[in-house]
Amino acid sequence: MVSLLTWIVVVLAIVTVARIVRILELVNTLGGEEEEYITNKDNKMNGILFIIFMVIGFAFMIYFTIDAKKYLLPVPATKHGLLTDNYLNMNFALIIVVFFITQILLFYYAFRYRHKKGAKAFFYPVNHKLEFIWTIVPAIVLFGLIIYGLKLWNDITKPAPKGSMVIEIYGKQFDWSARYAGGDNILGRSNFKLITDDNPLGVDVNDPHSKDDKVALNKEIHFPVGVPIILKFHSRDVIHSAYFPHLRTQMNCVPGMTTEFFMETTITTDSMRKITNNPKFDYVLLCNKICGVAHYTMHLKIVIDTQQDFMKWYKDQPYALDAVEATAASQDTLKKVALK
Ligand SMILES: [Cu+2]
Repeated sequence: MVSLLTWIVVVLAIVTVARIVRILELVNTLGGEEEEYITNKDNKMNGILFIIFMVIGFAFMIYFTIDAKKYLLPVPATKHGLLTDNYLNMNFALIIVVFFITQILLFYYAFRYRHKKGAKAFFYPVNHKLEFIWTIVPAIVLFGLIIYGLKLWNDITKPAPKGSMVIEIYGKQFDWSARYAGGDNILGRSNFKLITDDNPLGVDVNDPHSKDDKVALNKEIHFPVGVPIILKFHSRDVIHSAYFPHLRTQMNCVPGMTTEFFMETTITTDSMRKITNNPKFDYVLLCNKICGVAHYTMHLKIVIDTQQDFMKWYKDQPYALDAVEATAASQDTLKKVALK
């Protein structure tokens, strides 16, 4: 409400000033002075104002750009993250250079070629050579950027090296779980029809590969540092998007299919705390797809450990089938009790 009132006052003030200026002009005309709206002096003033506007604009732009740095993510904690960040920075550098050149030319020309009495515009309808240059140069630059970007994307998404650690990231409304493929490094089959309270990931009990799978159900997920990891993404209900901002990794979790992404982490949580000078720093996994009313609650702490610390943590995690078998056993007991 206050801001609306402020705007109304500003608009009214502008209208008032415009009316006063008009009245002064009419008074001058009535007083016999020749009505001359725009003099050479006015044009020069406008030209100078253009330059001042440019300088102030640049100053604000530089100030806010530097000021906004505090909102940016820290250095990427994955190998591919470094590549994508470098590519992004390259694009920014190019855009900033072009921005300064074009804006300086724009404002300088507005100043330099302001109207002067008696000056005649130079008729210059076409210059093929010039048009050719300003078409071909950006085309080559963009072509180079796109080719390099495609090559980068191919490198990042190429098949993971053999023996990469397999981890399933499982999203549902509204939390995340992880399943580790265990000693055989193969995830047991899973099916949504097998989902129960005790088997929230629908792991197939009869698949021998399930036996050694371990789970982190709706609690922090750990990754070992410096180990190639294949993340396999699943969703139980709607499309979620698993987003690890600090790892520069994001992948949709789509019901009924497996999406995957290969990455290798490079910085442990402890090291990142030192780098960011923030003892409370934690990596996070967020949902980056509006997936329902509690979408905003889909965030989970991620810990990147040294390989020893990771093994220590991993040992304490439950097997995926522990809960399922415990329930099955208790149901057996119940049946036996009921039969007696
Ligand atoms: Cu979600």
